[in-house]
Amino acid sequence: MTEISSERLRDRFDRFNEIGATERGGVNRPTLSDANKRARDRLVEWFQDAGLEVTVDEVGNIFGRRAGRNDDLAPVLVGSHVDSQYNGGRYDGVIGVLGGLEIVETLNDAGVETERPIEVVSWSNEEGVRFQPDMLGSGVFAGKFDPEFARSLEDKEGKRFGEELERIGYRGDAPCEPRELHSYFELHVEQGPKLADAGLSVGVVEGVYGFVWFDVTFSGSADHAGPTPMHLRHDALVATSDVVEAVRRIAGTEGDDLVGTVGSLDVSPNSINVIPETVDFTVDFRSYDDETVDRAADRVREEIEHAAAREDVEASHEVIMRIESQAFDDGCIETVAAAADDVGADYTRLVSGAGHDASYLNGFCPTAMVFVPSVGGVSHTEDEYTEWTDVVTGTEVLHRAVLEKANE
Ligand code: HGY
Ligand code: MN
Ligand code: MN
Ligand code: MN
Repeated sequence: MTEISSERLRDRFDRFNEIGATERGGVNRPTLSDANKRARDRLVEWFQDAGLEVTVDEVGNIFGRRAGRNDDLAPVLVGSHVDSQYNGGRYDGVIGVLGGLEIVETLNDAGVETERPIEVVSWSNEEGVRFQPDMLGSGVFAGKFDPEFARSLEDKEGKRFGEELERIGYRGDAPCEPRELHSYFELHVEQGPKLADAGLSVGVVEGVYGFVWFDVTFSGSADHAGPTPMHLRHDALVATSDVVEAVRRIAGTEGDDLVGTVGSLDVSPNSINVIPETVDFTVDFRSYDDETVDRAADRVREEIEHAAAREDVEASHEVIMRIESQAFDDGCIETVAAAADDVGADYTRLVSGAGHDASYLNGFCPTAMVFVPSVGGVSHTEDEYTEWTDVVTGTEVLHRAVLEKANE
């Protein structure tokens, strides 16, 4: 069997990550930004060079289709995302999309025809940093969100997803809706320490944590930091700090795999000598057990109300994202494990704490993922790093799994 080309993949990886490159070795390509547009343009060009039939749908998902011998059969879909965190890592999402492209190029070089079509996909707005919820493009595709809902989303500057999509030229004509797929595979960095700590090169991913995202706002009273006596204050940031502490406490007591994060926080008027009037912040809880996630959500709602009462400020909170934990398809998992055995990779089975587009695909077609190690378990930062030999091994595992299913 012709194996994937490390050199070609490395060349594409380096050239792709020139786009939005940061001085500290990361990338800054938030969804629908100019850098994201340039990344999309390069991807479409490479898809076309590889002879793929390119389709962009109404929320900006990009598909590249390679015909099968029996082209009416449901395709095998392989991919991930190319939007990044603000100052994020070079591997997150990118190795999954370029890995899918590399599979196509390898099959083209070898003149291999598959029974089924193969489609490579780059999903819109997986990260959800600018527009929440995350995994938006795959969520609309899976029928979880309405395309109009997606287009109506606003970022912190009040820019709308639909307008930004048009501005960068990626509001495609094709409808974004569920269609028959044979299976879906995604190669991704683990973004945690398990594989690196165990010295393994591949993870056979059996499922993904469920998670809930809250958007919370405390509204108190701005006032002068000097003459205002402490007992007369209604300080939105004091209420917020109670909840930040509570998130850490809840994560430590509700189930051993529960994690909780307050990642985004905006204070207004954010002035050194003004008592904070409003604070807008987010809460993220995750666990492989959905009841644990729901218990954590109930507890943090109580904590928000208690904090508001103590400080006598107004509280508003809404769930902006709730996705259930996902157990992937046994057949696809065993196909990945068999491919890892074929390649002679040292691997283990694990579940993902990070969310992935595969979570939504799993809702309507047999799905599985391949992980490669994150050095130091680090991700969502410019220091994200994976040994190139591991990227190549993971891509070859993906190649064999996809080929297996494309001839099923
Ligand atoms: O939130 C996540 O886990 C993913 O990076 N969107
Ligand atoms: Mn990702
Ligand atoms: Mn990510
Ligand atoms: Mn808000």
